[in-house]
Amino acid sequence: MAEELTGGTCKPVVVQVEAPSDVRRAREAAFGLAGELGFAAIPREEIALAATELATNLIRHATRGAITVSASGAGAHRGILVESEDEGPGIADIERAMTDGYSTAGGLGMGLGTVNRLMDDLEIWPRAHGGLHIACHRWIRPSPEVVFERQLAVGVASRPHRLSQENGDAFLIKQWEANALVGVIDGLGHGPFAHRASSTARQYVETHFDQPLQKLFRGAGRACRATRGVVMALARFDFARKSILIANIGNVEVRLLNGVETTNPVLRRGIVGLNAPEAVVNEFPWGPKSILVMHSDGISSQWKWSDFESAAEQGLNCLAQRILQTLAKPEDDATVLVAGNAL
Ligand SMILES: [Mn+2]
Repeated sequence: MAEELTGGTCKPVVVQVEAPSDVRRAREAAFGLAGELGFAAIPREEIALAATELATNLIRHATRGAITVSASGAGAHRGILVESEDEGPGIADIERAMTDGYSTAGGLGMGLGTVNRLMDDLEIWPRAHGGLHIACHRWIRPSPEVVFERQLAVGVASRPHRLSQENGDAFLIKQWEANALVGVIDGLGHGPFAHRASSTARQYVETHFDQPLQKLFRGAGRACRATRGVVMALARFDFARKSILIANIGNVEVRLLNGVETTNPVLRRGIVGLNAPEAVVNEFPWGPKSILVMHSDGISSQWKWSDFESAAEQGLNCLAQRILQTLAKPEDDATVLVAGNAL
């Protein structure tokens, strides 16, 4: 079916995968279509690598299968869909199989972990007659050279446990178009393993920043399965709609201050990467005077806004520093992030 690999018409391409040489054909099909769709060099390589991993899994685990690559979406939201379908025997514990390093027959876990990281989403269904249907998208993003006016001002203060060099907490800040995403992540415990867990979650969220919050929690959970796990709070700002979406799993403290009113968004218990339930996303209004405060449990939650109102007048970095100095516990990593409107 080599003729299917040429053309340049953005048509779907199906590659039957039965022999190791078919892996290269699946890779070329994904690489070719990604180029036609306008992906830049690095994402194009990453999409090709995801197709390679899926095709390699078919050779290793399935009796017969196919990789399909097709264009997906429309208008400003366009991308590529890579699908893998096989006729069994399937995987008993799909989510566990996604853990890097976990394997039933050598390398399966590693492959799906890579696909989870490189693609924007990943869905897996068992097929009616055995086997699996795996589907993953990657979306085209505006080039990072395009500069948008920053609408969010952010202040952060963070430091490790007093006996540790490495910080088990992490934070992230992303701004694009009329949106922003901020988060605080606390790896379980402290020290290098906590650092590894929170870094893994942060990397996942940073590379998938514009995806819906529930997908970010699901993907980060998969990425963190080979780690101790994390607790995490994420907030996504939509400045055009004047709203903020917040999701929180574990015990990161989140407070939204709108004038005199303080809101503590819904929190779900659990550990991302271990036993977290689906994240609950709540929407709140974001006004010109709104301030968001998020901090890890290395900072005491016994505070009220009036304690820090004067510090806030000196800027958000000053506010974050003051909260850390006043409330941080020496026996834990401590991180505080505050966000408000840019002037
Ligand atoms: Mn902690």
